[in-house]
Amino acid sequence: MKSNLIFIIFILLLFLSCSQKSGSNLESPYGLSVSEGFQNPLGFYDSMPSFSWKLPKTSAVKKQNAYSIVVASTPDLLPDSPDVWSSGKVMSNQSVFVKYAGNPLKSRQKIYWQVRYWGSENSVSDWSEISSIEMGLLSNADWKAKWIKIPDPKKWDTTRYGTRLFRPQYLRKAFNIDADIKKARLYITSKGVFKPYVNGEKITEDVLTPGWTPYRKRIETLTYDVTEALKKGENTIGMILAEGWHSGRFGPRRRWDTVIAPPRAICQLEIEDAKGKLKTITSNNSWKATRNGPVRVAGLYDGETYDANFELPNWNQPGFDDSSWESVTTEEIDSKTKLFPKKHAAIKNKQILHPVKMTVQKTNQVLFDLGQNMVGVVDLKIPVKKGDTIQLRHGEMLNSEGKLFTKNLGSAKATDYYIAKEDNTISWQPEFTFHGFRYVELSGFNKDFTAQKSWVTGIVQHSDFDMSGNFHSSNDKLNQLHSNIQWGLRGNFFDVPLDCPQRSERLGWTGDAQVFIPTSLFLSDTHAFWSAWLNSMREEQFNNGGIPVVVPNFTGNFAQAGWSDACTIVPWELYYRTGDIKVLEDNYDMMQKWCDYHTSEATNNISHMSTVGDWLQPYSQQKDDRRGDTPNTLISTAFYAYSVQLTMQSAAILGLEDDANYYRELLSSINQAFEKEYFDNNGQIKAPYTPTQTGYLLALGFNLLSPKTANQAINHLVKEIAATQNHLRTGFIGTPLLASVLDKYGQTDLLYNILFKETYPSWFYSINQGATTMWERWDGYTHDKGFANRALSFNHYAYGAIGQWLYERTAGIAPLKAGYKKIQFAPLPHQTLSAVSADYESNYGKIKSKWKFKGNDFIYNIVVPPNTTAKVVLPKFNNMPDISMNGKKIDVTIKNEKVNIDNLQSGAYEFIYKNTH
Ligand code: RAM
Repeated sequence: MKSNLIFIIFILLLFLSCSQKSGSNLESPYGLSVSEGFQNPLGFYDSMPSFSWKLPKTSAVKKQNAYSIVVASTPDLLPDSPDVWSSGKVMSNQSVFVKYAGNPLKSRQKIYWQVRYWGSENSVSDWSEISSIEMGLLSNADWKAKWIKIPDPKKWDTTRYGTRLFRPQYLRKAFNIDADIKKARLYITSKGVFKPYVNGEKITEDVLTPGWTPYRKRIETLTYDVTEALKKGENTIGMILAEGWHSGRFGPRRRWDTVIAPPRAICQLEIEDAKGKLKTITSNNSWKATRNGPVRVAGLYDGETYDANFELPNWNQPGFDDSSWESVTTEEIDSKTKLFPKKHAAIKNKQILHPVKMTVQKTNQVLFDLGQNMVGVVDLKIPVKKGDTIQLRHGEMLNSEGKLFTKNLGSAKATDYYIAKEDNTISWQPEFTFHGFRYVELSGFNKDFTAQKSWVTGIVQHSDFDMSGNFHSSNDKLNQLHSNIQWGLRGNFFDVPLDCPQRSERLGWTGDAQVFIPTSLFLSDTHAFWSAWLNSMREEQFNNGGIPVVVPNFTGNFAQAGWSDACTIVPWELYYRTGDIKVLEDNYDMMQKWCDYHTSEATNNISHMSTVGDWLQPYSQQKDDRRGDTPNTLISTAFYAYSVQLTMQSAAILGLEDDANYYRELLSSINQAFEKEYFDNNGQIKAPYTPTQTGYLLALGFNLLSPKTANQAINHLVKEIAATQNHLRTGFIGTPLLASVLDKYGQTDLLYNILFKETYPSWFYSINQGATTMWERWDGYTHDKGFANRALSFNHYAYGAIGQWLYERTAGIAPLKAGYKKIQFAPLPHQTLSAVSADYESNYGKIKSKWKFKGNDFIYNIVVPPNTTAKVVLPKFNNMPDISMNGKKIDVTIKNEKVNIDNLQSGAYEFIYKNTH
């Protein structure tokens, strides 16, 4: 009996293992995403999406030979009866951003898709898992709802700045559903920021939605699946609406503006019941509103006040008596303001930080140190007694007496209050504000309680993307620098790329963005984030082709060189680092108009466009010492050339030959004019222009000089640097070019020397002064001199642009073909470091690069993901002539003292240099 059973099990196992092998298909692709990396999006925007997938890392497949994509209206039609679209078998190794070519997807449409690939003619993979896309509302015509808001008061209360006080509005609507629910979607947005609820339930973790776009032109809408939150019978939908970016005391002018339009909201709840009947609840005049809720005030700069005495128990639930609430006023949708699905993930609570230290400052006042400068809010868990007013003040630094330093916040009060209505232990997190802080001063707590570290938790918030890169080295300060760059990104990628997150500014400065985008794309998967911001930039372009210096535009109708050039640099970098050609397609027109605008600002190819110059260059001799010494027209002309160059490259990629030729000729004229105007025959910047490090860096970094002049100019740059004892004298414009230029001309010793400097000005200098983020200036605070006079942001990512070089050259991972289809592994080992490793999650899978000196040997490991190839460029060490790859001695091409190995297929490789001496 027992042996029979064993026999049956044996046969069964044999059968199973055979059936698994049947057809011996390759392992299926994974990591399916659409357009800019969205996975199973709900409320999607792109009616002509592109498809991406990854080949399994474990399979023996090195590359894809063909693919097939099938798209259907229901999952059960897949893979055999795709009724929406099918690519057929396409002989191509493309596995990212493959364009859908069916009918444009419509509002609300849901599709399902699957993909498989061939490794060779006869080996096909299993089909992938099924992914889906559900579209949002793509046109204003889809909206039956109206904008609603609480009626304006006869006389506005005002803030202490004289600006209108917009008390947060509580909006609600009760309704009945008389059948079981099959599916329900809430489409919603606001002019202001909102929190939606269904039957008392918070239906999303999104923060400060809808985020920030040029609101007059386009407001992003959110889509939520509320099927589970609704029920047969009476239901209630509610929302809290606060001022946010739209109506708040915000930006350089509106800080004091007294006539800002109040917030409004719009929503449409579409319900399909079990019988297929549709019901739509819209925001309209049947909604009720009050401003007498517990969130009394909430502004982005100043903070939030929550008074529990005003709590409205169950206000967002069925059965609540709203008869004392006001009826809302309504407004039609304006056809000039496009309502369109959000193009990138909303901000979320991403991480928590616990205090590393708590100091009692006086009775009822304690200071919490979170150990890390961060952005977000505090989660407060504290025992309270009726009438207590807990005050939370936020700051990035402490003054010499150990008190919270807030001078650098400008007019931003960054203060939250909680007012207790009863004895209780409360748990509260502000929802309509954000702060940049490391320290929290908590006061006003009841004297009966002893302060606890657990009262305060830091909630780190930023746009919801993955951190895609890791970097680690044998040098602690270099690792701290990498961490500071990461925190600079976390703190400022707040729906749009901000310059800083703490003071009364927090704007989308274009100059900062253009220098940081390459680094940001190593650290994080911000493809959609950047692409959405570019949409805003296109909308903000002036009729004359100019681009504002901040996007969304809050500064006025002027453009500036080095800043506005973000409109060519950001698209180019985003395309090159992701491989998504749509970035160029979408932005090419903007780039062209910008080049024309540049031309209109030039005489004989020398630009007179205004610029704030090499911002915050140390030891500036200028009257306004935030402006550097590099001549303005040199900067403007250099950026003119660079923008034309990138537009030329883009034209070529887009197959626009005539355009490419036009820009090529224009570029050559600008380059010649530039060299003639600024450089003498010895490659030196000539009088009357002031020679500066940045002047040389622009000329060499943007390839503006003839080879002969360039080869001389590098020597002058090196001399300029020597004159400052190998310290940088560069600001926002020059600093990001230092590494690539010195590297290009083989000056890597000098570069490591500058990078590892401990004295002012340098990256490590700020670390030595205690930096846990990137600072606006290297000496914003110093142990010996205290705080600088101005430009005192302690969370400003621009100088973090060096991160690109840490990944590309210290560790050695760079795209050689757009989107890493071909990868260059070219690390620069240096005696200052004994080991470096980095990895990066590309669209093809993880790329790894890791080197170390071990004993007398040098060991280098890389991982080349499937469907990519690699070029490895390694240094030649004279004392290590024997090089092996995966255990086999290799015959290598040695060019310019470098070891070149080209066209490596996907896989893991280990290179060992043996020291034979
Ligand atoms: C400052 C911003 C930004 C910079 C501009 C010129 O106020 O902080 O970083 O780009 O000015």
